[in-house]
Amino acid sequence: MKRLFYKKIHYKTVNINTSAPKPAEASILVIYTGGTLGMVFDEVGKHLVPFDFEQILDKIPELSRFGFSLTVISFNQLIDSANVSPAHWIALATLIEENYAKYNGFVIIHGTDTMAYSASALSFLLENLNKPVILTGAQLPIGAVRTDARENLITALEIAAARKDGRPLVTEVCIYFNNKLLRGNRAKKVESAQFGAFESANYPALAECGIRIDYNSLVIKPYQPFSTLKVYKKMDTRVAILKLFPGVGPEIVESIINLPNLKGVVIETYGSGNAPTESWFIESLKKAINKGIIVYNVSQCNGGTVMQGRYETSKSLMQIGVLSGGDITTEAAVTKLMFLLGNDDSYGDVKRNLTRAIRGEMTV
Ligand code: ASN
Repeated sequence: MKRLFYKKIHYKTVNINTSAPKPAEASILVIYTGGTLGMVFDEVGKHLVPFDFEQILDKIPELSRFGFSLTVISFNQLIDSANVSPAHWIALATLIEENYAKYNGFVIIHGTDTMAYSASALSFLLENLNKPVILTGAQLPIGAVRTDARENLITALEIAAARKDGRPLVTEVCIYFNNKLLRGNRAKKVESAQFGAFESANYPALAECGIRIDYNSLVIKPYQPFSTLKVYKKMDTRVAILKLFPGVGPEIVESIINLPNLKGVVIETYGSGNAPTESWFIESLKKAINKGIIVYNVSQCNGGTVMQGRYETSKSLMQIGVLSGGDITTEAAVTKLMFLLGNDDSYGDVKRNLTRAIRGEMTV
């Protein structure tokens, strides 16, 4: 298995003319990675192709009425988010680091398919974040008449610019979609046809948007005046996800845990963290744990939490040293594992950090 991989990402910068006074009320950096939001029909009107961000004002003329300044960094190679890799997460984190002091907030335009993975990964890579990083996208392309792109992008920009007494209202990596602002590492894509693509079953929305944007400040990470952003640039991809299903056999479990150099596996269990009690299954996991492979228990349910030991069917997992992921999502679990394996100094630290919240990703 490959450990870390880097890929050079090439960008270009586009300045958007808004009616912002000089100096502007707020300055926002938009990072355009691709996804459905930025698609338009080609000349023949048949195929969806990514559009050039320089034409954004033709598509959303309302942007020019904003009172803040907008700069766009566009990936040269725009991608469907199915092609997102850890190299893109590191590139995004680095772009935020390089531009952190210059902008009040950041909006990342990203495909919806893997947006929850990217938001989770960024939440881990950006420690002590004190400014908004808002990922958004759309179910229908900006070129479609009934598109949700316009509303999603405009509100994401407003949220990225929102401040009170000179301080940002949001200090986290979030997903804004269909009138809801969600903590990024709590969100999941749950819908591919309706506009409400994301849900956060185990954590309340950070803001609800109707005619006003109502921020729920009680659940937003508080602003920390004396902290300094620390950006990490490593993700260890020697991980796997093992999803249980009735009938899963030793050949599947063994083929995963015997992958050469495997460091950690997220096991997607049933309900509150339950798994078969058959001895071959428990013995396989025990063998993996004894070899130093981390086994992290996450539920297949969207809502609720893993409670190892509540049922007979999870007692042995606890006894052999499977770690409980509590109410973490699979997206946050797998990116957290990559992050901790890439950056923590010891196996003990990785294990300790997996069972506590490091960026508000789980309830403990
Ligand atoms: N396949 C698209 C993507 O994730 C889906 C979308 O953005 N709605 O890039």
